Amino acid sequence: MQQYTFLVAALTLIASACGSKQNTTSTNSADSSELCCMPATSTRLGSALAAVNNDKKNTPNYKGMVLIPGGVFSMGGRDKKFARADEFPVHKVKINAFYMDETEVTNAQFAAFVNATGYKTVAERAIDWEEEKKNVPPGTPKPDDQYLQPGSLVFAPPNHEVSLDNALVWWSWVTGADWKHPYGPASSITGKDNMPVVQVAWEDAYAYAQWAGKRLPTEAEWEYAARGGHDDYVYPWGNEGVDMGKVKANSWQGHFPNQNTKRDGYETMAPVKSFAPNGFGLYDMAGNVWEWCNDWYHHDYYQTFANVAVADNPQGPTESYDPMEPFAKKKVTRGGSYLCNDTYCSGYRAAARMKSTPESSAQHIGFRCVANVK
Ligand SMILES: [Ca+2]
Repeated sequence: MQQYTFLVAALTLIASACGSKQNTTSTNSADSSELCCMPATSTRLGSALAAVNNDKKNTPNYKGMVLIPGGVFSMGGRDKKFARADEFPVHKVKINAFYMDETEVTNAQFAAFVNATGYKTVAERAIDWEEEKKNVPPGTPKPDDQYLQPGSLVFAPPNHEVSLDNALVWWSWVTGADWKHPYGPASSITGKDNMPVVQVAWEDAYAYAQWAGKRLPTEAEWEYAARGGHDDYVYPWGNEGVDMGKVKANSWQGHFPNQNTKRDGYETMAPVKSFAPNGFGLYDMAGNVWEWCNDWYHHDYYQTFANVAVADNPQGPTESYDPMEPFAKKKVTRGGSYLCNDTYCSGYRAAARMKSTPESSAQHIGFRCVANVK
């Protein structure tokens, strides 16, 4: 199958606008604010994994990984101000020990994977509309051919204040944008080896993990790791707001999306390890780029554990459901990005959940891997 990329989906986004002819009655600000994080797309898993020969899977290299001790924690929203409905009920979760990459996967690391396998990311593949139209609401019109070329989403904010209910205002579909050209074909990652790789879809992250002998974290592992051993924390660093005093994570200072004061020093991605690590020694678990998790997203998943004393290493729901976009099956993303601030998505809270379809890529989504303890 070919990829399903954003612009096709933009048609349905326009229709739904998270405001919602397509699907729901949900129009509150919390829901529309999700658009800062990832515009909507439709659903489908590609077959890019064929590029990775699992028979030749590498043994994981634990260098650059941190051993996260097992334990029990309370998963879900802490604060009353920013937590969303999908972060409740808070429930006890047991996590076995595992290794986690201390940083987000960098351009240099991803390049090693591509050089070894010849892997071509979703954003580098053209779109086959005959395939893609099976995955969008019936009647969705075929986009112009220019939008079926390889490409991805680039953040292109307006220079004036805008309503925050339509992400298309600040996201642009750019032909030729991919992990090697994160801002479009004229950009490059030369000299940016230590930046987190972006413009990678979930299936790209999954393929990388397979190749590395690792895997993507479960959502529960991710949140447990982000808390750094401090169950009561709202954020990986504690309870003080991200923008109080020294900025705690690469995030957005100023008025979103038209004014970025860059008080933290970074307009977009920051090199990994630019901010202090959390209690487990993990860097950028808050901010910088969103990180793909292995789990499907279901807005009601935590209800599954309402009457469970301790959930044992939950692996996520078997089916995805996002009431904002019932047509789209989505994977969880965590941690927030350089586009997050408190007035918008506060994605850097340890409990904050986000989601996107597996074939979606954007300029603010990356990932890190985990590995089992042998
Ligand atoms: Ca920043």
